Amino acid sequence: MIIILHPRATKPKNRRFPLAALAIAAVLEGKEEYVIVDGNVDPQPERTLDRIMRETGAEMLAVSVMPGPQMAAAVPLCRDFRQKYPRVPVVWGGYFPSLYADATLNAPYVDFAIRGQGEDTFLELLAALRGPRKFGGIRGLSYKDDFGLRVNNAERPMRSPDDFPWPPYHRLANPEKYILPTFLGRRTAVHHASIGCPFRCKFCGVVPVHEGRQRMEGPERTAAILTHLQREYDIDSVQFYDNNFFLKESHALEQAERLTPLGLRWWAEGRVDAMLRYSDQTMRALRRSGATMIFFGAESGSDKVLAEMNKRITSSQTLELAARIRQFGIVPEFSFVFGNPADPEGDTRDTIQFIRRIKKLNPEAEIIVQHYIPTPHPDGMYGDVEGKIEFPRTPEEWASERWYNFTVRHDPNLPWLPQAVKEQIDNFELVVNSRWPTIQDIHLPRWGRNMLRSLSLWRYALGVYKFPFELQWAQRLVSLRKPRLESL
Ligand code: B12
Repeated sequence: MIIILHPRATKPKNRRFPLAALAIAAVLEGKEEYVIVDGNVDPQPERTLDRIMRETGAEMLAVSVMPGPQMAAAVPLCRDFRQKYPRVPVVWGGYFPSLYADATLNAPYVDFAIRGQGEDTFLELLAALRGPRKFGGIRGLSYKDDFGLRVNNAERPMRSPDDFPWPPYHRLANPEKYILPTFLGRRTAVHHASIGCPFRCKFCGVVPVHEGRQRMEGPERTAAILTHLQREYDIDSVQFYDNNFFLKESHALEQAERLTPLGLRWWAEGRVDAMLRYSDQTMRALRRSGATMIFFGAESGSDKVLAEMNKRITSSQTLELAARIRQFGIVPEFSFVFGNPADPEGDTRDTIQFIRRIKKLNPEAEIIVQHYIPTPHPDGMYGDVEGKIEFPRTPEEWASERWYNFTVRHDPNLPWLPQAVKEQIDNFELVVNSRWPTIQDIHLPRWGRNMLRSLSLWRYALGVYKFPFELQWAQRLVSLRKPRLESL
């Protein structure tokens, strides 16, 4: 018996299919005995682990770990498990061990870290554990050798999602729990139609994990999986979690044509430059197929900063797209990485001005404000911050308040970001998001929306972002009045 554990990563209202756990389950399905334990659904996963151990025993605990809340939840679960069942190997896979393999292995309760695409590495590790216990040749694996020293094996070549079986949704304890209302529909599911990303943006945590590689599943398979989800679980909408859903126009067009008969509304991530190249006909086909909102990393309003980031787009392309996409009835969601380490103040000022230009061109455009937090990068971290930041050396340290707040970007506490600039960024975010409350918040009542809009009107018009106490108060009031979702 293999236990696949997906520690709690989010609030119940944001719960989605645990795609990473399902990807590993897919290659075990029909061949191995396994069970999925998901902390996003199971309120007491430690008890469930004990019950499984009592009833069946298990030869391995395989844990999926993303940085942030999921990592913080994984630590006590695995520590406790190791104490009770010291002979059962514990394996971590996912973005956390892929980015921080050494820190992962510094935990006495983790034996193996699987980096990058995990399916084949996991199967090879399983075979090695059952047989000769030789781990040196398993690509994508990090482990401790007989002397307790950390070994990071070579990278594994990436395979297409088409090479692996479909996610076995029916093996989740209660698949129904993952299909929840969103702004897209009453019953929204998630899907990941590719792996990796071919770009090498210097602020992005995907690059060190997938090294600028990407593979996409064929449109036929995507449509077949979504048809299955519609038939079995009655979904009416889907969020694509791909880093890059749109690359080749021919692929996007075929995808759109295959999705159209399903009548789903959908959200996905794309690139500004790629979508600008698409013809009007393709854009219309995307809209017809249900494209409702598309997320774009606009990142900055300065071409110098964009070049430093290696983003490979220009600010004028973003403006052009913001205006053009409007005519097709698709809402763009632009995300910005604030706080260029060389000039955080100037960068913040310029990016705020740029966002105001976008809003003029397309008031419906949604704005995501992110604080730049670096991740280790093979090409060097954006902002030349090498030596200015030292990452934690253990999962416990990553789970501490200081580093947790860093990871979730609430309070990154960066040596190059003065507190006053951080506050300016947060204040601007509050004003712009009150002036145009996101359509994604379906629990925001109409009166709350109207109140936020009218309270922020003068501030946005005059560009006064300082001390927005009344907006903080209004946001708190509105969220107190939202329906309680913890019990969903
Ligand atoms: C879905 C998602 C979430 C969901 C999680 C939902 C859930 N079901 O649990 C939510 C919304 C909660 C989330 C939150 C965050 N996320 Co997130 N998220 C993603 C996203 C979009 C998809 C992940 C996914 O499901 N992939 C599909 C699966 C199949 O792929 P995979 O996870 O890579 O799994 C493969 C391998 O990693 C490996 N593997 C994974 N687990 C395991 C386990 C074992 C045992 C093995 C052997 C192998 C293995 O094998 C799998 C198959 O090949 C990724 C971006 C992306 N497109 O990957 C970001 C991403 C993982 N998130 C990231 C981050 C940072 C966060 C946050 C911590 C911060 C933030 N603001 O975004 C927040 C936390 C917010 C908070 N609560 O405060 C980063 C991580 C890298 C980094 N920069 O540090 C990513 C890469 C986004 C990015 N570009 O920066 N996230």
